[in-house]
Formats: sequence, structure tokens, C-alpha cells
Amino acid sequence: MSQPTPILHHFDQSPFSEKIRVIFGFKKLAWNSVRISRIMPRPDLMPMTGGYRRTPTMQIGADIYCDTQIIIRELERRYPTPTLFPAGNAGMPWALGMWTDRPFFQNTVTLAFGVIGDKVPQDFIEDREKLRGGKFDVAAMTAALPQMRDQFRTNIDWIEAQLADGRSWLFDEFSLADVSAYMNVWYARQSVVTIDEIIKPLPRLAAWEERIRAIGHGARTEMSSGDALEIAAKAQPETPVLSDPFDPNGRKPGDIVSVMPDDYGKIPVRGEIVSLSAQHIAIRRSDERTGEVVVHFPRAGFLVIPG
Ligand SMILES: N[C@@H](CCC(=O)N[C@@H](CS)C(=O)NCC(=O)O)C(=O)O
Repeated sequence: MSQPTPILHHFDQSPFSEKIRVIFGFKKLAWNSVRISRIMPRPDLMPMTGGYRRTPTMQIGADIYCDTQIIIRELERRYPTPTLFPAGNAGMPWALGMWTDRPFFQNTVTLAFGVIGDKVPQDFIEDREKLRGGKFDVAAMTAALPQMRDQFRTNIDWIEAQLADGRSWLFDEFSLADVSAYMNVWYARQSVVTIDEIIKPLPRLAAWEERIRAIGHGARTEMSSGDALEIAAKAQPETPVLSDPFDPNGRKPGDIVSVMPDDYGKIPVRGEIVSLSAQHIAIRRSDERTGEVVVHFPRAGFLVIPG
């Protein structure tokens, strides 16, 4: 039976979305692209996610995947070949995400906005202050530019060092580690005008970046947010019940929980557990515009709160 086409809710400038677009390219997938605005509100998306607002999210029918970790896990499950986890590397590419997606990403964001400086629009600043629950201080980011350049160089120098023996990819074969690290280089390339100067002494990194860019984005077809919402409304979630006998907190399908990120965009999404493991949790909820949906989250970097 043919697989339903994944729908990615994203915006073009989003580095986390670029991760997924490259994976669509690597796996040679056809996908639907719903372009969301860079700032809230996103009225056709919130009924699906239940409030989760970070970008991107992936939709397959009435199953909604929040955060790139769980999106990648699902894409790998549905389309195992070619794999992002070549032999012997089933764990570390995930763990490296805690470097690429957190300190390395925060370094790149600060660098990018420090460079843009006072040209960052006020409505964007206000939106990101809500996201962070704190000040989005562009002047402080500009003041931190020398430090951020240093840190960025240190991060990308590790990539250069890993490639020093002439290999093409960070591990023996292409893996999620390449995509996750590339996200930050791609992001800096969009916004940091002096990136070439920082990269110049790192020729292996530059060639690696070019190899990943050449992978492309797969076959992308635009779709409206209204059409995506209608697909969710017509579909039934397809996630089977799965319990976790080793859950250290005794959580089980049927329990009501709220799930939210532990760092920013901490909006709780409430629902009934359908499926869970050490790496995922899926909860059922309903909304008058979508009917029943199942919303999927990773466990790393997420809080699960009873009730
Ligand atoms: N850990 C998340 C991080 C996603 C993230 O921070 N995305 C940025 C855009 S690249 C975001 O959500 N910005 C605020 C927004 O789009 O509302 C993931 O892997 O998906």
C-alpha cells in the first residue's frame, strides 16, 4: 500500500525545518509544504498541535509530529532506506543532537541576530519574547558578536577536525549527525555576511557543506494550511496503542498528561497517552476543527506532567 504524503508545516528561513528538508532529499521523498508565518498566530496549525508552536511540525493524516527528533524518528520508521543511522551508529547521532540543537544552535541564533541587529522587526522581537519567556535583546546579541564568532568557529572547527582524515561524513557514512550539524552552518550562511571569512581556513568543512547542499530537498509541492487542516479532519489517527512495561514512572496508555518542551515554547499540550517508550510519547486529543488527532513528541528535552 502506498504511504500517505508527509506534510511539513514550516517556513523557508527555519533552520530546524532545513534539517527535515534535507532528510526528504536524502530519502528521495515527495512531500507537501505548508508555509506558516514566522510569528504567531498560526490559526490553522494550533487546532492540530494543541498549542505546540515551534517549527517545524509534520502531519501525516491526523497524526501530528512535534519537534524534529520525533519527525525524524517517524520518517526513519516509514522510510528506513537509505538510513540515517548506518551500521553501528544507532545512538550517537541522536545524542549529538543535544549539541547541535542546543548550545551550537543558541550560538548560531545569537550570531545571526547580532548581525541583523536593529533591523530585526519589532513584531518578531515581541513574538520571540513570548516564545522564550524572557527578553529577546538584540542589542545584547550585537554586543556579544565577538564572543559568538569565537564560539561558532570552535563548533565548526570540531567538524573540520572530524573530517581531517579525508572522510566525506562525520561518521563512516552519511548520518543524522551530518544533517544536524549542517543545520547551523546553513543557518549562519543565510544571515551572517562574513561567514566565508570564518569558514575560509576550514576547507573540509566547506566541501562537506557543499556535499550536503547537493542532496537537495526531495520533491516539494505547496499546499494551503486550510487543505492540510481538512486532511486532518477527514483522517483518523493511525497510531496503535503501545504500552511501556519499563516506564520508570508507571505511565500507561489511558493516563491524562500534559507534554511540553523543557527549554522554550513551553506550552503544555494535554491529552490521553496512546503510545510511549523511552524515546516517544503520543497523546490523543480532539479539537472541533480537526476531530480526534494524535500528537507525537520525543522524550529528550520534553516534560511529561500528570493531569
Ligand atoms: N527542538 C525543536 C526546536 C525547533 C525550533 O526552535 N524552531 C524555531 C524555528 S527554526 C522556532 O520554533 N521558532 C519559533 C516559532 O517558529 O514559533 C526541534 O527540533 O524541532
